[in-house]
Amino acid sequence: MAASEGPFFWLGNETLKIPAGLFALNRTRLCDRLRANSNVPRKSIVLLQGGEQTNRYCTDTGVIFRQESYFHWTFGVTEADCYGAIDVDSGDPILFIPRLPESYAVWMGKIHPPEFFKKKYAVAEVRYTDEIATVLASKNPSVLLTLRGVNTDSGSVTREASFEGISQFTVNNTILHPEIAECRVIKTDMELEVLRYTNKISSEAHKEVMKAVKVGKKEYELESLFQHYCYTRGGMRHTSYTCICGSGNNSSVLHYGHAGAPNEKTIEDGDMCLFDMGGEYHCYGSDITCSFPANGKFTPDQRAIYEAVLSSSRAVLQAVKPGVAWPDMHRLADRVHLEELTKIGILQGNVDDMVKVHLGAVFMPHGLGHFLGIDVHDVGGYPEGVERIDLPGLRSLRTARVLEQGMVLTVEPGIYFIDHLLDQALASPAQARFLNNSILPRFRGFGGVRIEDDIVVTASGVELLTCVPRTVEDIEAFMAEAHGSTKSFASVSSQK
Ligand SMILES: [Mn+2]
Repeated sequence: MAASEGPFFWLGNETLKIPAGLFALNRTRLCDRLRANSNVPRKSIVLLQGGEQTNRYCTDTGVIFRQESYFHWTFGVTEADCYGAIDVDSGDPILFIPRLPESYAVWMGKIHPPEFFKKKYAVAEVRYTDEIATVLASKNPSVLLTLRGVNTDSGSVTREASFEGISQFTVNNTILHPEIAECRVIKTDMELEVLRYTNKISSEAHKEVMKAVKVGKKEYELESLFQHYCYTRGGMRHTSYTCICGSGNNSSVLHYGHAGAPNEKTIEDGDMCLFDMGGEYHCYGSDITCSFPANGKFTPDQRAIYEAVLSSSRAVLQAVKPGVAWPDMHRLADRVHLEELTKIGILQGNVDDMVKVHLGAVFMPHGLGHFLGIDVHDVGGYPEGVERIDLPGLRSLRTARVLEQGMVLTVEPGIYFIDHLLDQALASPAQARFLNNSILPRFRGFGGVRIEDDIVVTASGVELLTCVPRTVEDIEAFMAEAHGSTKSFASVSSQK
């Protein structure tokens, strides 16, 4: 059956139709890999446990469910409390759904029979979760392959499938994780279609935000607008991560927007805004950052820092292709930053010497970018044999891999003026000698600039997924047009 003929996930209107065939292909790719692995015996069965519906602390208030990422990649199932199995030899899937109590029909709606889910997900066999032991026993598997492994970004361990009666089976929990993570690293054409969509909607949402920004607004008003646009136009109930809407000095707080600093500042005239937000559709994410002046006009200093970051971003986009090592792209961005900061006058001296003392990490303490997919920091960054580079800046990279066609990454260079890091550098004789103390103090409190685009590594280079105004001229023109005036928005609002 062609992917386009089967059922699909769709939220109507202009939202994207995602064929169930996307997940069938993922399963096929996984089984192909497993059959090629000499440690996987014949008659193996993969068993995954889906995400569980949870409540807010001790209350009976349900938390909006979001499927567990590995389970989603494999089955594309939106319901909670399911399991899924795949016969590795044949590739045949079995979906296990919870047997719901009669009260469900009163409070939650119609209880659908297995037949319903067979059609919804194009899976030939659907059984109840209380039947897992008997159904699997009837298949007489040599081994159950369950998922246990460390997420190299969070350090957390996956939740391994378990069910009553599992002790009667031979279980291997180490083979599956590296194999399925590796499948997730390379995106299929159908997955790329989804990521193009999430990027298109999220890019449009960022543009809506740029149109709406005004001195005097709260940061959270723009967070709200982004979410509203993504959901109402794109069917995106979730964002891929907590929105970061920093203005002024908050734009140098890398993970601003958290509970202790929930995008609550009033945007002021002269602020730079750094808005890092991405919508998620059917669990596929996006991760985009736009930096621009709140009043629509760059000051000379804002333009200088912005263009320094833009040149590192474009240098990386030019250089990316299969065979390139990602840490080298980080080093490239660092070098461009150091050259540009020297032109601006914030730094002085020889750039090669600055590189030797890791001066780039003072201004860009995070990694250049990361894999993107069902998780915003997608899996597979450090498989066995790829070591984290324990040096400033580079140690924050979420992957140190050599790039391959079909990988999807963010390219997100930034320059930030973080007092803590500047003070540390000034206290280090090796670094302090490059800092120009007649100019640097002017940039204290500047905040930061990040330019973050999502890309696909193609056969010969990159496909840019993100589409927002990027040059100083384009941003100023876009914001001026949106606000119906070429004057700065501060003067527009003060005229009222
Ligand atoms: Mn990112």
